[in-house]
Amino acid sequence: MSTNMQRDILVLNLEEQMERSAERQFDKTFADCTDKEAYYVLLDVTNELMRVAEPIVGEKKIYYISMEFLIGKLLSNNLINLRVYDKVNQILRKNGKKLADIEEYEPEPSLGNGGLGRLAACFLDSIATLKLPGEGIGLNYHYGLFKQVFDKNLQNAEKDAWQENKSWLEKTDTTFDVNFGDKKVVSRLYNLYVTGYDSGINKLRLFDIETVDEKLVKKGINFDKTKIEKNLTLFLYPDDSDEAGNLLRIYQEYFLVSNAAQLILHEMKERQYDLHKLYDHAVIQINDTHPTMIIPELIRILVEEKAFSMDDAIDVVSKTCAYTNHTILAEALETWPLSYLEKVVPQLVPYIKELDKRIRAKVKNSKVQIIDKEKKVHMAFIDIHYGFSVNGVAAIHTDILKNTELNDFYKLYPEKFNNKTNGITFRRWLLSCNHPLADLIADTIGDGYKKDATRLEELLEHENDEGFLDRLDSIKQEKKKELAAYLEKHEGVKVDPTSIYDIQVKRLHEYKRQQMNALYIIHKYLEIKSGKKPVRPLTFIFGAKAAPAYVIAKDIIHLLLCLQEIVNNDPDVSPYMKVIFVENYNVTYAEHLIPAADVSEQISLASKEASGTSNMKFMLNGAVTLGTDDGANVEIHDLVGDDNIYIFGIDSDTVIGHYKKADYVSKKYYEKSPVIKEAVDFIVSKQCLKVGKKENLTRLYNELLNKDWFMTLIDLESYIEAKDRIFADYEDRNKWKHMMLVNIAKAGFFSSDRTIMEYNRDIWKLQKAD
Ligand code: 26Q
Repeated sequence: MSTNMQRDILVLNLEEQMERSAERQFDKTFADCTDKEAYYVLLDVTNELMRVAEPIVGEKKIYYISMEFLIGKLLSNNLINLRVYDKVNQILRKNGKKLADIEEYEPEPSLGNGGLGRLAACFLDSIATLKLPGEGIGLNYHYGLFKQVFDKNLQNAEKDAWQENKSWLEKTDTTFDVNFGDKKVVSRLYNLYVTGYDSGINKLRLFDIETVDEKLVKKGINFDKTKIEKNLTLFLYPDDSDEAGNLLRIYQEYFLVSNAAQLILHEMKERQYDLHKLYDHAVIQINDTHPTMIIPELIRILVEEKAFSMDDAIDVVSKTCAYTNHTILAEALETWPLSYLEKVVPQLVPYIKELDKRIRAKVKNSKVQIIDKEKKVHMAFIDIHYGFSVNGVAAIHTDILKNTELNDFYKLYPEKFNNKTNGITFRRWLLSCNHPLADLIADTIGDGYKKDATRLEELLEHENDEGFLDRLDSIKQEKKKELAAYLEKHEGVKVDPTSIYDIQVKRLHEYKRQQMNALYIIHKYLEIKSGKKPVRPLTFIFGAKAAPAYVIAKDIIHLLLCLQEIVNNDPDVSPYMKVIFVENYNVTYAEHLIPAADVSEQISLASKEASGTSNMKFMLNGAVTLGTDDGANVEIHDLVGDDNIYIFGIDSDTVIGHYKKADYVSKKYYEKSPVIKEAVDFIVSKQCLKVGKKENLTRLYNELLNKDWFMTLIDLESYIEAKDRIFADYEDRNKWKHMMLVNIAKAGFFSSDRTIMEYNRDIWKLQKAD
């Protein structure tokens, strides 16, 4: 029987399948199942549907290798993509159940940090949706990224035990030997089905080891970092502040690429492909420098096990590998001491030296050498010299790479550089998280936009349709009420759904400038205290995790939590404003927050945010951006025009100029402006010290005053001006509804389907299946 027929039969008999599964697992009827049991029933039948779905196959395949895949909960997403969402809801209703309640029992896989990991997940969705043969290759971290818990206004890190026996992961029989310099481990492959929207099935391959010892984790996220065979896949990014943490990171990276190389070569052998033509059958996209060792590893295997000459091996691998850069922050680019690599992966060292030697023979410029004078290995340089494509993730980012950061390389290989502006999957970030909005759009312009997002522009024909604009507005209102209920349940705070929801959610980093938002909140607080009340209450919402070793980032969280306590408990102020820092921000939380946002905070120091992707999710859900001309904000600005976005602050050329001349002095701005001075001084005021810790607050105060590497103070006044203006404009309801409409209508460009189409057109060159 064809897989399509099997699927159709399963769908026809879905209800029966569910009853059978309930009986088998719990010895109950489906109606008698608890919501938790109902989750396992749906998991079971959905997994079965995916097992019989058509796998996407072709002559050439994309392998997207990444240390992170921030996939989020999968139930709703899979039901939507498999086109059984409505049917399942019908059955649930009949049995007195709601999907939203059932979903609460699905644990969120904790396999990523932020933008880079979430991007990888959006890409898998679009690759499958476009029927391109492809898979993700990553690691199965038992405790993932840490779980964030607040105590005494401080962030604590705990293990996130997200894995359960019954899950989307399928254990396979595939195992590989992975050899390190001083030890050997055996890996095991787990598969997870990736559904495309109304298309076929690809896979995410996650590797693990069986000797992991969860008992190694003592208090919080502390564990013995030297016991590699017991700790290798315990956590994503263990604390990298010490040598043992850095070494563990290299063990993890090599574990990933060794497995990836073995898996890929195994598939080539199964399909009897000629390895001299590897690039005709495989393209490897290297997601930031973390999987860079795939290049020397593949070369090593081809030379040592497949009888390739060094020249041939380097040639074939270079034509197979492509690199994506996600940052221009010098401190985030990986450079590993050669001595670390000699300890962890001595087998790669001769190859890395050979790659370095060949560049030295060819190019005199010492700034492009792989191994520098201090014997540090620049991982990005391996990718650029020995890959065929280098891409940035937004237009401005790619320009900065070409003209500044990687200019020496651009001069060597102009043809390798290209831009691929990031995108997001509309299945998750609209269809799944905002049903009423998706339905309104479908009622207005039809279903076509679900497969061709640029058709959202057809909404512009309704810009004068009051009925439509009112419906848009009331959906936002409904989502704001839902979020208020969710926040009350999860954070124990009450927010006013008629207030303006101003939201900043992203990893905590100084360049993203959550501290600037904090200074605005202080400013507003003092204004209200002095009697100047806002026309409408304001709700400031934050979500962010700080790397456990990043001291100032944790201090910024501390300040915001202190402000939350001060503001929300001050009876003079709390009727007019609230501050909420949600605990343990993750994909699930984002799906509740983003549809309810009025104002999207995208306030990084210009030139520093490679792209940003929450900016796209907010816009798609009708929020208006308050931001700097940075990352993809620049492209949002171009698309919606000056009238539908609030841009402030110095531009990227000015920022780069300050860095070059090293002439930025933050104290100058503090001394010149009473408004800035008052806000900064509040950090170490008696009132703040009463709820906070002196050490943390003083450190942050000094940082802002004496260093302020990301130029918060230079932009603070223009930020305050723009933010006051956006809040005032909210009161012009017609203007605001129109801005919502334009933002939604222009969001189509940011569909990851467009991004993936471009990757395929310019880099991967795969045939679409069918
Ligand atoms: C490196 C070495 C050792 C330990 C950790 C790391 C490390 C880990 C994660 C370095 C960087 C990351 C993550 C980077 C990231 O998420 N970048 C974001 O990528 C998004 C997708 O392209 C962009 O939208 C964001 O602008 C960018 O910040």
